[in-house]
Amino acid sequence: MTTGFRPHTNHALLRGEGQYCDDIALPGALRVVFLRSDVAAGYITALDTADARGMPGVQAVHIGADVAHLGALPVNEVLPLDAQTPFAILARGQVDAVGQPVAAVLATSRAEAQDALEAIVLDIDAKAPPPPTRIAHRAWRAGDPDTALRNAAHCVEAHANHARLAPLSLEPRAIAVRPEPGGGVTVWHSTQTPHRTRTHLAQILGVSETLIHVIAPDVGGAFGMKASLYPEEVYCVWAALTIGQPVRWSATRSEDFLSATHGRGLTTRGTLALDSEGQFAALTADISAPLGGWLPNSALISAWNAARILPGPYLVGDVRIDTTALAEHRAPTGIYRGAGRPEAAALIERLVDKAARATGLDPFEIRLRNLPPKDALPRETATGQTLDSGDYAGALQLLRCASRYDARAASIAERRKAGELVGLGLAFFLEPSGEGWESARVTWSEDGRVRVNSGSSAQGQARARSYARIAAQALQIAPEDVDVRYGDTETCPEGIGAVASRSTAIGGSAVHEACQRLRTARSGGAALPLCEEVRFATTGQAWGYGAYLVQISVDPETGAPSIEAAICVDDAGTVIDAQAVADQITGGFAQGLGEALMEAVRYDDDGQLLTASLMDYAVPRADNVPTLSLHGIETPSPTNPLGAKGVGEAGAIGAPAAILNAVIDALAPMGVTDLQMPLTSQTLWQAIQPAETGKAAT
Ligand code: SMO
Repeated sequence: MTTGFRPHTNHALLRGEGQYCDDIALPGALRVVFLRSDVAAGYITALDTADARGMPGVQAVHIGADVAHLGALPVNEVLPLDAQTPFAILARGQVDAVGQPVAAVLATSRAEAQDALEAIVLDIDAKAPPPPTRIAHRAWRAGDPDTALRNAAHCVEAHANHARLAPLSLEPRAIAVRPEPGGGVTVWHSTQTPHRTRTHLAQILGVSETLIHVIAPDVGGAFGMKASLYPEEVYCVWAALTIGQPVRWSATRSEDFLSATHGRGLTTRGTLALDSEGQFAALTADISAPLGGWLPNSALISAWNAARILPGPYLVGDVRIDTTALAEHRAPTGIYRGAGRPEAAALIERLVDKAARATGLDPFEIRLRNLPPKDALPRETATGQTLDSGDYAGALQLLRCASRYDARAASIAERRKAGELVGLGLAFFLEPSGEGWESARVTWSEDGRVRVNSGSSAQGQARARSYARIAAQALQIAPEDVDVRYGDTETCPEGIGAVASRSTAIGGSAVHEACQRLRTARSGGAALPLCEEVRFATTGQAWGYGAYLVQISVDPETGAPSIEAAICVDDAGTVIDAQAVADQITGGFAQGLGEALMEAVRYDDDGQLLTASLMDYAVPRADNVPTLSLHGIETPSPTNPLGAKGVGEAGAIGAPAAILNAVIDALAPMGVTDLQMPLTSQTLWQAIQPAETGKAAT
């Protein structure tokens, strides 16, 4: 029989065969264009929309006063906030960042809206942006790190700067809104969290959730940037409800650079104390996280993750870690693939590499001396995190073997003698994969086919394929007989969404448990059709992890780095879909490589964005990404019945730390001990110039 179900392959999304938000047909929809602040700070002294209102095709022009009554976006307070933060849909009185929406024009076409926008009179009394202000802080304390630091045989220090990064989903932000005759509204939203969109829209607009139907069409990558509502999106829903006509907005790429959330931006600084045998004694660190002019729901997650995950898998009892979030007059920051995990890994792995140099121990050896044995898990870390399961030493040993480390190190020593700049970088990292619950409703119809309606969502992770496998295995049917649906708040049970590498472990377990119940009912003789709905709550976080080794050479003439080899060992727990795991690691590695070697959002001192297009912002292309040598280790997580752990962020967490260590190792013979990302050819060339030339060049 045919079902009309067309299995999605990721290739369809890449070929433009998906149905993205901007592809949704919405006859008669008004187009929105936003007038944005061109300064980072100042007071609005004039805002006159009269001429714009009279322009052809214009339906309405709105300013801050029109939407001042709307509520605020809730913030997930994983660090306690010192003060309430404003959430302006359109600026009122003052502007807080370049790119902040100040006025909105609704017209029958984008061109007409753009023409009218240019007829708006806006004067801003610009002022120099004030320095960043602290708005949140949290501390972790365990043991007596000060005494341990005083008594240590060695103390090493490191710091790491993470530039702000642009997440760059295939489709920029987009929303299409249709008011329904009954009083409600249908919202097609390019989001990774459709139920959160519904809840937060209801809160901000002051309407019942029952009146809001959210559909997430194909998204094509979100990476954390689409996990929270934006002022522009709230405006569109409010405008459609207020005017009673369909409204849509699709951001341009430059609008995303200007006003979508940036990732990273953190700076970290730490000290690791160790004894003469290379045993870690204490860890202290200060983490600073920049926030923008307003806070998306996940604004504080990266600052929290970077701190709680910082000790990594290592046995270190005495810690003092402080993390501080600072508001600045720039675009908002939010979660971005890894969300604090890459920052934790970069700092601890730099410290461990420096500890290896200080003690003369091999990078593998010093890590092995400080990892808990397999039977010591589950174990609570000094920051209160419960590492559920894993074979950390086993993963390192597999990496050492799979990379033919000893032969590789010997060949590098030979090449160095011949004057080449070449090095190896090792990094171990953790990937906690979400907490809480997800849900699934599974229907077994009379014809034998199975329908999974999942509360999880997807942005190209081959979710339908993985969930079909989970259902097929539990029900002992063929995966081809399973249809998977998600991303629709009317037809799917509630979910949290595709964040924090949680979907297979938690959402997949909901599918699994619903199927188990169906199977039990069937073996009890119940007749089809049958339906079960399950909300699965995890008992703790599943901690995926991995160990990566990267070999890099640097051209002494140009400073250009080349990745010669990248060997990855990942533990994703019980693997449901090996291809999906490999694809996630590869995609994550590409983004991690981008962070390490090329990407950086740049502002000038006045808060003007210097990288507002792909002409100014470098991202890796396919030919920049090496072929990875992928290896797996499977220790099932006890936190869920599948035994699964997340792997969606792994590559983006492990790659920057390993690449950083490899490049510093390559340049170590030149006396280089510290470098900051992005490791562009210019940065590396300057680092290897003799002191005088280097100075002249900078
Ligand atoms: S950075 Mo992810 O979408 O939790």
